[in-house]
Amino acid sequence: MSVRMAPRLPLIFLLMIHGVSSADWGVSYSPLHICALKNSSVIMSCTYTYPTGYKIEKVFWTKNPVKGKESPDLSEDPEYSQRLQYLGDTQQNCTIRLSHVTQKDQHMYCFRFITDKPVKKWTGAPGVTLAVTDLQVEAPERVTEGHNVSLTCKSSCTLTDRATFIWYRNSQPLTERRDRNNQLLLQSVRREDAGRYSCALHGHSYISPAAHLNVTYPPRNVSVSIAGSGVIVEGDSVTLSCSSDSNPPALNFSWFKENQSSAVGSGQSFSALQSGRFYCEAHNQHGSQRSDAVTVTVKGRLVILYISAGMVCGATVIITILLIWWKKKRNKAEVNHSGPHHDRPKACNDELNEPVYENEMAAQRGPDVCKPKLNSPVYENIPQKKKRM
Ligand SMILES: *[C@@H]1O[C@H](CO)[C@@H](O)[C@H](O)[C@H]1NC(C)=O
Ligand SMILES: *[C@@H]1O[C@H](CO)[C@@H](O)[C@H](O)[C@H]1NC(C)=O
Ligand SMILES: *[C@@H]1O[C@H](CO)[C@@H](O)[C@H](O)[C@H]1NC(C)=O
Ligand SMILES: *[C@@H]1O[C@H](CO)[C@@H](O)[C@H](O)[C@H]1NC(C)=O
Ligand SMILES: *[C@@H]1O[C@H](CO)[C@@H](O)[C@H](O)[C@H]1NC(C)=O
Ligand SMILES: *[C@@H]1O[C@H](CO)[C@@H](O)[C@H](O)[C@H]1NC(C)=O
Ligand SMILES: CC(=O)N[C@H]1CO[C@H](CO)[C@@H](O)[C@@H]1O
Repeated sequence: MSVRMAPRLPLIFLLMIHGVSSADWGVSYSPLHICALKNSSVIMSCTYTYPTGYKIEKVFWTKNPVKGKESPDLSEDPEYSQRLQYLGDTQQNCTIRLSHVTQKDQHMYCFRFITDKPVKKWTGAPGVTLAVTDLQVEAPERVTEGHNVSLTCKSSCTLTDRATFIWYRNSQPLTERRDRNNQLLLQSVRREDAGRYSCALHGHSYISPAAHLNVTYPPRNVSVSIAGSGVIVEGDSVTLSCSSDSNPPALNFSWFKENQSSAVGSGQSFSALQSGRFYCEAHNQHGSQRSDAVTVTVKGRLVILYISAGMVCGATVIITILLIWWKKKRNKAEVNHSGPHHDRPKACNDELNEPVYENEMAAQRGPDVCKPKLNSPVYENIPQKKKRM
């Protein structure tokens, strides 16, 4: 190895000597390629040399120089004049700063200098190639709760300025430091992780457009609402509706009667016709969840009819009893006041054991027994009664 290397050393030495000696006119840039973030400031570092004895007349920067064509001074270009700042000097430093760069600034920039005595023009070409990038968040459109997801802050070129990335969710900076280079790793995603994500570079004003992260999850806290009390009359129905929280929204609902394996219905609402405990199950592509059961009670119409009929009968009986009691009372009063009546129908009385009391009963039981005989004597009796009263 050493034997083979040895003869090369003088050659390298000679080349270096040659380089120095021919570098009397020259411009060097570092770096040659710059990838800058939109709206940032770019520093193009530059040094230049020229043989001793020359006096610098003018130094300036130009873009995309064309051989044989006069290169314009960028500081006189209205597109640049406000944004360009010469940081160098008139000896060897030709550094400049270009601020608020945009994609329109993507060109090759070269330093040019003019000497007098004798007049010489020199352009340092090739110059600095400037690329300007924005940032884009690359994220899956949706992620299922509990999964891991990684978001990437993308630039179109590798940024020269290796600043750290910062992330925002719904415009709020994320305090959790879960970033790795230009990636944000979200482990075991929660529903709260859904939102608009954007990224930026620390110390830079530019913020990327936001990307929406959609977190999907199976139905939750599923519940059934019931129209009214849940007590209905046979033949009627009651509507039950199922509601759930899920993403994407549940569109598939199944209805079950408790302790019955097969579904009794489908759809977001269900008409219950029978007594029982009903629950719903909401589905989306990520899973399903069942609700608590609600009770539906059906009261038969016949039962209600019986109750109504019973009430009518009861009322009839009571009224009848009251009537009898009232009549009895009235007759009793009559007997007490008028004493025994000899004019009273003998035929009827004779047939009965106890004349007056039983007379009423007889009248109740079978008016046909006494009626024909009552005709004249009773009517005669009434005026008497009235006179007395
Ligand atoms: C050139 O000037 C800039 C700004 O003053 C300075 O930052 C840089 O170090 C200088 N470069 C050299 C090679 O002196
Ligand atoms: C998420 O990432 C963690 C850590 O890398 C790992 O332990 C876990 O298994 C991952 N979960 C899934 C669902 O991939
Ligand atoms: C560009 O940067 C300046 C500060 O350097 C800032 O005030 C301005 O809002 C930025 N513009 C955009 C579009 O980001
Ligand atoms: C999330 O994605 C689902 C489709 O998978 C869509 O139905 C739902 O509307 C989206 N949610 C949001 C908040 O964008
Ligand atoms: C609703 O979900 C059940 C159970 O997962 C499934 O069998 C049925 O096919 C689904 N119906 C529709 C219309 O998606
Ligand atoms: C359903 O079954 C459970 C036990 O398996 C029992 O406790 C409950 O009372 C039953 N419900 C109905 C409405 O039959
Ligand atoms: C069991 C459970 O978490 N139920 C919830 C379902 O959702 C409603 C409304 O959001 C809540 O009030 C319940 O507590």
